[in-house]
Amino acid sequence: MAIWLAGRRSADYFTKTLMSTTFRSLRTSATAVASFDDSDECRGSFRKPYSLVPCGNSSSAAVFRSRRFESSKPGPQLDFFSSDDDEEQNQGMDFPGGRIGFTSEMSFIPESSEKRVQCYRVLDDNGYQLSSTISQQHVNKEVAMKMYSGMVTLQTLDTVLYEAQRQGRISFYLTSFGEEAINLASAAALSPDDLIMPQYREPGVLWWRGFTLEEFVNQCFGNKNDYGKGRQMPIHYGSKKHNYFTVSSPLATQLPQAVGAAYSLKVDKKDACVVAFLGDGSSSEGDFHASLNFAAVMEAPVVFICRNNGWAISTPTTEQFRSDGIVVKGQAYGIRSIRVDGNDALAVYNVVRVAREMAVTEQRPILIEAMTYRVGHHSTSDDSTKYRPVDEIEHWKTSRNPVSIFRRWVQRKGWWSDEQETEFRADIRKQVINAIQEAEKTEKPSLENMFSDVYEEVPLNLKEQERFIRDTVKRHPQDYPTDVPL
Ligand SMILES: Cc1ncc(C[n+]2csc(CCOP(=O)(O)OP(=O)(O)O)c2C)c(N)n1
Ligand SMILES: [Mg+2]
Repeated sequence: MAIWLAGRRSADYFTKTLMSTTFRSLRTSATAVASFDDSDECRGSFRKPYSLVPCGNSSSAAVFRSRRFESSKPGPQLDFFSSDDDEEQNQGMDFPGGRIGFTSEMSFIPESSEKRVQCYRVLDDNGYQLSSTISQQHVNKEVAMKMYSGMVTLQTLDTVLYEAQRQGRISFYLTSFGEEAINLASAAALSPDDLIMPQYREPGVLWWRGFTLEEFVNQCFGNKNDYGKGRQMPIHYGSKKHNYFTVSSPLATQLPQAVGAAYSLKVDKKDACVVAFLGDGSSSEGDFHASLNFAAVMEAPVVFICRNNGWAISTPTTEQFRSDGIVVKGQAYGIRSIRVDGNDALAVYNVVRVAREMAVTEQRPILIEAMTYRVGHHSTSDDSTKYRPVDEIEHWKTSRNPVSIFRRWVQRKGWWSDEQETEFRADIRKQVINAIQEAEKTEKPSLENMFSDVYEEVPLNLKEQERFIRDTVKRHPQDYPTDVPL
């Protein structure tokens, strides 16, 4: 369904963006909306979620009318929800949340719709822009080139640090291969004031905001320049300066936190939203569902970006859910949602830009499902060829490679050349290697950091553990690293 997405500001970049796609709750049901008393008095407020006091008139039928949140107004009504029978419709029941029509037809809502939700895209796999999107506005040269150089930087950082882990120089690593477009295009579409709640496969967003190669590498080496003071595994980046919350390993914990933070932005009337990244695997966690519901009810300005890369380590999405992916779950919770080609940087940029604008100006959550593929192993602790065909990996690595697709587009625009590509890749590789050499020479945080920063005053049991470890290191120095100051 083609929808004009009305922008909020007349001069807005996206006012005339036509997206042939599904921000699913933009469709409305005339019947359901007509029965809703929309007077100011009755309109929902985030402080008073429900009122059983009749609004408008005081007839007994109105007793169950309630305040209704914008986000929970009946949105898209699939055909099977409504009946053409006016008489039956008129015999509705007033119920908190809106009037419900009766029907004599007994029909169960099907478990799935006939057609899968379509995926918004702008570029084809050869980097040609689809003619139907030509009238849409896209990134300018400056933004496009920063996006592209970010994708190459991320690929290079991943390649070199992955090798460093294989050489035993760091303990662990996790690449973002195949998901570079989601990383850089979403970052480009946001405002620096928007708070990022990452999962772990989004370091490109942090790079976009100015985190340096040295900062990435110091974290992976856990040296004394690592902001986490060496207490976290590699890739657990975070930066207060860049509004990027620290990665935390337990899946989906960032999601309820994102809703809470978004609600606080709302209370403070900030011109910003929270952007929470998650994988398809995290959508199988209870926290995901609680967060979507909570965000919808509280009308929190949060954009959930789900990277559906087909796998949660070795568990394919087909073993995780029976629904049409993640996008359809938004509507169940009353959240506007869209599916986008996660390997098409222009499409991701457009969608995130509009989603962010809606989240902030309309104070509502948005769900984005970005279709992609995890080209690398889950992490250095995994060998994905044990559970998926090599052909499948190869297909996504070559034919659907997000970096190559975007490169073809920027080159066709005349903004990039093969010579620049070779030079840039060599330069970034050199910079990452230099950063590694420096990080390796830098000493580790001292032992006392294992016990500090949690309690204002270190409790007795921790003091005792510290004494114990110091004593053990003294007795068995050969078993402990020499670069950790005691
Ligand atoms: C609560 C919890 N359960 C299990 C794990 C182990 N685990 C780490 S990553 C992962 C897969 C996550 O998949 P997905 O969310 O799709 O992200 P992807 O790795 O594909 O980017 C699992 C099961 C964990 N870290 N936390
Ligand atoms: Mg996944």
